[in-house]
Amino acid sequence: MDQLIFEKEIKINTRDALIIVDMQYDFTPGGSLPVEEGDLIIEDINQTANLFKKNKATVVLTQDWHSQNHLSFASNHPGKSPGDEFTSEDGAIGPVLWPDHCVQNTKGAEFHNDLKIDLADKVIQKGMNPNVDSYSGFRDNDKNSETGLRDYLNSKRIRRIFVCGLALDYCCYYTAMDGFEFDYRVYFLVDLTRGVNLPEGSIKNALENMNKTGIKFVNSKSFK
Ligand code: VGL
Ligand code: ZN
Repeated sequence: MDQLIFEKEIKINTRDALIIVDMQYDFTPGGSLPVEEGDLIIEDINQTANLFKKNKATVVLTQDWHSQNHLSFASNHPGKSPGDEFTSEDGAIGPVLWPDHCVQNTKGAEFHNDLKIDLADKVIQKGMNPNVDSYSGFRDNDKNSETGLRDYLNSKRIRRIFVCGLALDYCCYYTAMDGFEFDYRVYFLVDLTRGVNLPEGSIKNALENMNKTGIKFVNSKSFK
């Protein structure tokens, strides 16, 4: 992999937004789709959100919000198990099937209790269409419908987005890539994210693709 280049000394301004992706119980240890060490990033995410608010920047939370019949769940495909490879014809589901997770109005779909949700200006829910997954905070995987995140960011004249949360190789990655396609300057907060690495190699692929695309990497300690 080409070496990741980290930006140093970033000064937060009013046209910046911190996008905190899917910091929900089901993605943290003890949840149904746990990301290893997913809980260890919460404190530093809170501190970073605090810094953004102090600098009059924007903080957005995304929330994975599925119905029980969502087709990304292995349980809705007879004979399939979580982790099995599966891609629907239109690419709307896949490349693997997941355990049931983030079912609307269940404990697992709630934001982790340690996350300071009061610092958020906006919550964007995604994944409500049972036939199409939505890894990106901006739009569904089939690219046919948006979540409202772009409209919201544009209404606040946001130019740079800083992506953190869970999971590095799925929702954070897709959010960052869509953000780039939608003409934001995208920064990936590497120390404030963790990945599932399913299938094997997906963390490396995600980092490599972002690097090639022009997404910048940043450490939360680099904010001035
Ligand atoms: C996610 C898999 C399925 C994520 C959401 O938040 O990264 N991953 N749904
Ligand atoms: Zn999901």
